[in-house]
Amino acid sequence: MTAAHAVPALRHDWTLEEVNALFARPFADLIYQAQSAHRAHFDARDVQLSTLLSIKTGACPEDCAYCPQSVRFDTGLEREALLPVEQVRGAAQRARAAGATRFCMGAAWRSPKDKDLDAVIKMVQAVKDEGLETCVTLGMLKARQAEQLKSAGLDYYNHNLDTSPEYYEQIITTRTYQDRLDTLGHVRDAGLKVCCGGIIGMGEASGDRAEMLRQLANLPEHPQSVPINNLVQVEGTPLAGIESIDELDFVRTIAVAKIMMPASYVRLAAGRETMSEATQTLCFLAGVNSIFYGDQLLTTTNPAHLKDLALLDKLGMRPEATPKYSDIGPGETPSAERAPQAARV
Ligand code: SAM
Ligand code: DTB
Ligand code: SF4
Repeated sequence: MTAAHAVPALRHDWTLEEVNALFARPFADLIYQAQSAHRAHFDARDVQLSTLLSIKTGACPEDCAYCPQSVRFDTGLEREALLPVEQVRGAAQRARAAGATRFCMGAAWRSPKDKDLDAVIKMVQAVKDEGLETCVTLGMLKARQAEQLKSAGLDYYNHNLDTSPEYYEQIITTRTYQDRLDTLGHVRDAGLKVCCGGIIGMGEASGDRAEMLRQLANLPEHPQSVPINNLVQVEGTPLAGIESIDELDFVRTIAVAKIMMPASYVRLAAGRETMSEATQTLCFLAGVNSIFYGDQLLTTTNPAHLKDLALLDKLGMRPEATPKYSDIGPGETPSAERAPQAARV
């Protein structure tokens, strides 16, 4: 490879001015830069498919203003106890049969109790047995808990920064930004892969989006997965009725994330159901290479999975067959060619 084609080193020293300058670039230049950065690290046809399952729903003591699962807001959500492991295994089998390669389990906890963690570990092992990468999101973790999850074979831990440190206090008062950074440190130190991103469309300023991305990219390692959620507005939460973000500003955020963290999966996460196929396509051009795949997110709905497969097909894209960063051998890798089932994922 000549010097002219050398892949630039990953950076962890972004200034806010530099990030704001990226946001201010002409749209076509920004997309071109993001797609070029993406192609230096990934096959641009591939899209990683992650299926979500809520393993413990509702009655969460935290006050995250976006979240339908907080006990403090009346969203009409029925609370559910921790699911039995065999129910989780069944959902993982359906996800795999439909072509997902990663299975993400979410619990509405501030932090897991030790007996909860034992139950989650059994779920992780069951999902791994089905040949899927595993991800869990359980709230704040202690160092020892992160190590236990790593020993159990967990691949990814999801814990989002959600927004900039400055805007954070408008959104959550029951735990601090530093609490989040501490959990991310424990997860990283345990050798787990990190899934960490945020939410756009919560009334934040463009500078808050830039600062959130700066925080993510300046972590000691780039999170291997960066989910960018477009706020799903749920009646009863404090953020219901807020003005939605301009879709092109959302695409810009994706492009800047990819330029700053080019070797990471950037996931177009929650909020696709109200997004046109044209905007989703712009997100792919801006370097998105992961989506939540399955008819359900945690407590809200997602586009039908067959509709997603049809969109990928229309764009000449395809479900990623071999996950990057994975320790699943090629022989065990779920096949993208497996016929997707019509059943609900
Ligand atoms: N309770 C754990 C925690 O908060 O760390 C794990 C589950 S929580 C639902 C995981 C993430 O989902 C949140 O950090 C937030 O980024 C995202 N999320 C929750 N509600 C959302 C909504 N209405 N729209 C978009 N993203 C949302
Ligand atoms: C993430 O960044 N988004 C997911 C996942 N990580 C756990 C959650 C989205 C939740 C959307 C609202 C709901 O369905 O409850
Ligand atoms: Fe609880 Fe997580 Fe929802 Fe916050 S985002 S209220 S911690 S489930």
